[in-house]
Amino acid sequence: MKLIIAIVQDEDASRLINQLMSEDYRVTKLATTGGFLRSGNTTLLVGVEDEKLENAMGVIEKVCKSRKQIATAPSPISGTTGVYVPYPVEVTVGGATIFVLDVEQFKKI
Ligand code: 2BA
Repeated sequence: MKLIIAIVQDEDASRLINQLMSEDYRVTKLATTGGFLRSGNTTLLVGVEDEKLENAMGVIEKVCKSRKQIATAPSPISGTTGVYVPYPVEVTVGGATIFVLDVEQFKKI
C-alpha cells in the first residue's frame, strides 16, 4: 500500500476529490499554507493499493492545472534607510506537488 500526499491548488481541490471519490478512492483533505506564497492550498492524503497508484496519479495529473500567480517579495530599497518595500514576482504554481510513501502498516480499528 502507498500513501499519496498531494499538494494542490484550492481551485482544483473540489473537482479532484469528486473524481477520486467517484473512482472509489478514500481521501482526506487538509487545509494547508504554502511557505513561499503564504497563501492557502490543499493537501490530500490518499491511501491506495499498489495496483491503483498509477491510476490515481493519472487522475491528479488530469485534474490539476498549473497557473501563474503574483507573489510579493520583500526588496530593500536603495540607500541607507533599511526600509523594505514589496515588489511583485510572477511564479508558476502546480499542477500538483506529489509525494508517494510506502505504508508500513494500515489498520482501521
Ligand atoms: P508555496 O511554497 O507557496 O510555493 C508556490 C510556488 O512558488 C511554487 O509552486 C513555486 O513555483 C514558487 N516557489 C516556491 N518556493 C520558491 C522559491 N524559494 N523561489 C522562487 N519560487 C518559489 P509549486 O512548486 O508548484 O509548489 C506549490 C506548493 O506545493 C508550495 O506552495 C508548497 O506548499 C508545496 N510544495 C512544493 N514543493 C514542496 C516540497 N518540496 N516540500 C513541501 N511542500 C512543497
